[in-house]
Amino acid sequence: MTQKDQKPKILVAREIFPDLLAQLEQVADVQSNQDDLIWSAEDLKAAMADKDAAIVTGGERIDADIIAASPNLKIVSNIAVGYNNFDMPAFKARQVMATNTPDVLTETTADFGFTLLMATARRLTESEHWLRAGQWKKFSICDTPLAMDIHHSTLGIMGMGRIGQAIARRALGFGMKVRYYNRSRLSPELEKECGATYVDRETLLKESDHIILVMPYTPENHHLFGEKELNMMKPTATVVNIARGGIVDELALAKALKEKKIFAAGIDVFEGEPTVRPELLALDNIVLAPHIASATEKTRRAMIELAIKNCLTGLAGKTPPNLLS
Ligand code: 8YV
Repeated sequence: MTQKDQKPKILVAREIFPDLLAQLEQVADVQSNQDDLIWSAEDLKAAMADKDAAIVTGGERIDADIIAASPNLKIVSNIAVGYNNFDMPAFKARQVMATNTPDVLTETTADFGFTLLMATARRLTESEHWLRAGQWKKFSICDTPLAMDIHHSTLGIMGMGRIGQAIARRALGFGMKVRYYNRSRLSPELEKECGATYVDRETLLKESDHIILVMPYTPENHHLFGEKELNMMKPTATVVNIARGGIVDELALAKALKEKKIFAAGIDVFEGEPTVRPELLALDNIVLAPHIASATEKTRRAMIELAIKNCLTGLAGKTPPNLLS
């Protein structure tokens, strides 16, 4: 058996920073995808078939079929905190480890949540398009895209995990009243630190000036935010989604925005991404971003480093720092 054969076989399903790939190649027999080719489920299955481990992103669905076709598979390491791309019962059934990358992206993602919230409420992209279209012809008080205030408004956070809490802390600096809804209530100490008050879903929907969705995507909250929820919102309110596209009924959202039932939306995640519905693209009162909440170089590097650490720790027979199952 050659030295190469003794190294674990690892698939890295997406392009990663070359220096990090080179480090991994020192200790593993790596199949990479540095051209970032779009693989079909069949391509992914074929690439994983002889691997001991795989490092993937939220774009790769790891299901029972792929796990069954990869007899040596011991661990799949996600370069993401969300892991709705993993069929967890299938991992459990075959005793394959699954890991994610929490913590390292919390602050960067919360920054972006706030960026999108502000851009949405202040009609930033719409204003820029207006300027670029040559519509800025005079110094005007009223004939300019008029927006909604952030400071001292009421923010409703749906999903109060690490990222939701980091958003709440930022909101305090803007003098916002922070309300949250979560499956479980925070401890009184944490509520105090975040300056956040627990309310039921209906109160949050009815009383918030701005709503931000930060909860994990599970089968239970598929299209959780639809026509009924949008109808409960104030006509002056905004909604921002940095969680997962499938949480929002996008057609209901497009209709509500078109009919001005709510003021505006900011969307970083889409149900069929990277495809974005034409109904959303056609609207002015929406700020659209290509799933970039964690996308700073520093954070993406930290996510990849943690994913590699999880993977190698699992392969060494130890418990990875971010073991999910
Ligand atoms: C990822 C994310 O960049 O961490 C998550 O859950 O949504 C993003 O930070 C994306 O999923 C790619 O893996």
